[in-house]
Amino acid sequence: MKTLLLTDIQNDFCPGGALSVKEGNQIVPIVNKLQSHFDLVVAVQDWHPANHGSFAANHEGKNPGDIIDLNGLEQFLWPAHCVQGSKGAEYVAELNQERIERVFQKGTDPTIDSYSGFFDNGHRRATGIGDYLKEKGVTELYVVGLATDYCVKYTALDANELGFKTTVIEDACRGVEVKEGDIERALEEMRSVGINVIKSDELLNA
Ligand code: VGL
Ligand code: ZN
Repeated sequence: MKTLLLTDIQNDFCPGGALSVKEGNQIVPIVNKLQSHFDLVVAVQDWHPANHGSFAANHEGKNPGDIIDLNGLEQFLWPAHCVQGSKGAEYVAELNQERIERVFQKGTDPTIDSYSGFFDNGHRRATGIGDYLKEKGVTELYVVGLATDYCVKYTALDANELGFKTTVIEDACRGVEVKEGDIERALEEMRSVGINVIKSDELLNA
């Protein structure tokens, strides 16, 4: 069974948002077109409490881009984003949500960040999406969304490790690119463990 996983297609990751990803909104028409090519569509949502430890503002004297130790893990600090219940945390209005069977939220524990849709950054707690997909009989997982070099990457790496045949649709993703080249390095890291990286054409024109 072929499944499309929509990662964090939220206002805060689009131009004008709190953690804006360049051209983030441009993936939406592609993602909308892709959905009809899949048996199942599921989604992940970055969903932080206002006191989340990944927000620079919650650490005195710290700024976005600083790195701290958060509960034993190295944490890159972000501007406050995807706060539960805020407009920024909502899915982009243009995203077709009719086919989304279930939404899995992550980043809800203030003491640890969560880039992957499957586990927090310490692999301490699962969101439940892995078991859900296995129960549904999902074998092939296609990952799209924001951001290529964070959530998409860690979600794809975990999916691959859990045994799903994992594909990332490159043009249906955009990256933060904190450092120039981060997107390309993320794609390379994914390819190096056997994740397929394709363009949407390969599915839309098939
Ligand atoms: C993400 C940074 C912080 C992502 C989430 O979804 O890629 N990046 N929180
Ligand atoms: Zn976040």
